[in-house]
Amino acid sequence: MKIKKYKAPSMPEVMKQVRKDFGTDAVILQSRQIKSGGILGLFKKNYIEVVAGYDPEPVKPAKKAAIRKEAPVLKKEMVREEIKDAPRSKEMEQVYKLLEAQSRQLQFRLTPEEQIIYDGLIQQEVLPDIALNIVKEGNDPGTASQEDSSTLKQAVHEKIEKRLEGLELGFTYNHKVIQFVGPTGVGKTTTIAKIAARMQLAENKKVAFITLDTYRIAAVEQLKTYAKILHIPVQVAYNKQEYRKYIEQLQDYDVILVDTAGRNYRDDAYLNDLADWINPDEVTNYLVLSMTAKPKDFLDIYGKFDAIGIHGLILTKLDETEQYGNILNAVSSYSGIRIGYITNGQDVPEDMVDPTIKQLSRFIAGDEQ
Ligand SMILES: Nc1nc2c(ncn2[C@@H]2O[C@H](COP(=O)(O)OP(=O)(O)O)[C@@H](O)[C@H]2O)c(=O)[nH]1
Ligand SMILES: [Mg+2]
Repeated sequence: MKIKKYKAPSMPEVMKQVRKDFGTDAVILQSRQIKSGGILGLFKKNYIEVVAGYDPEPVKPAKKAAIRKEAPVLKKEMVREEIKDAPRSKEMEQVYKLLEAQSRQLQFRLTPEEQIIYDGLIQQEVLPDIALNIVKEGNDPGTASQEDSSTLKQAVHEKIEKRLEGLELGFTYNHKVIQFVGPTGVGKTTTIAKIAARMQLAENKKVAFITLDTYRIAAVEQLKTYAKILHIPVQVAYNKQEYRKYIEQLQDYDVILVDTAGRNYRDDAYLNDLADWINPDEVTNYLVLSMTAKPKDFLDIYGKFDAIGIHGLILTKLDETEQYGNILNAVSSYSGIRIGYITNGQDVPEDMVDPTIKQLSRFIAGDEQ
């Protein structure tokens, strides 16, 4: 084999030289980007260095290798896709599910019915350990027949509802000042407007706004726009002193809804600031979390914010996902969780609902009736 080193400012230029010397049978043995020239380490120029080889009598590749290259590589996911796409009758669907379940039940010693529930929970992005726990607690799901899956459905609901028993529901608060905290873009400002409208219209409350989200001009303007439409006073606090001052000034109002900056929740300084600006005895904190968050992030965020004392959760963007496992993951991982509201759209004020256990169970079980 003949070997030669080339250097040029770009790959196409190197390849041009290589082809000129060795033709199209050349083999690239090594290529790297290097810096050369320059003055005192500045203005260096990037170069591509290529070591190319050419074998005038190459060993012919074995036929087998050629065949392997042509044959499609079958991946697990592709098989699953194939099966998923193939048209199947309802009965076949049931049989298929039972068969698939049977093939895996040995792993956890689950009955086929339990396996179906387990798989459903996993599809909902319930974390595996939690799903297994839920399946194993409560009554045995019994034996599901191919024609009638109602007992299985009932068992699913029973198990989910049992797990949700520990959940507190409803937008309660113990203080005049209610802070809405959470990551950027989850819907804090939009939800505050929805809640304010509801408090004014349905509960006849006197509502005021304070925003601590002064990082972006647009964020302040967004809250001001809602404030204008709803005829609600709004104050912008740039520091702790101003925040305290505005809280004092707004004492005549029934509630002061406080919008906060959605900074990186992993930044401890941010959480320390939040904790430092107001005494925990003076404030009810609602953590706003998007249902579209990945299960692990969802739990991590809750864990981080819990340090400042979270009274309840507002779950947003229910309309943007079909996986509701985050609810079960949260209830299973932290005790005393409250869900204040669930929001399901961008429209203010209508896209917000009061959660109920039955409704949450229906969401999670993917059963809309
Ligand atoms: N689909 C959907 N979008 C929402 C929901 N709540 C808020 N949004 C949208 O999410 C985006 C960010 O909302 P915003 O209130 O500014 O989030 P913030 O950064 O947490 O204050 C906006 O486009 C909202 O209209 C919801 O429940 N569903
Ligand atoms: Mg905002």
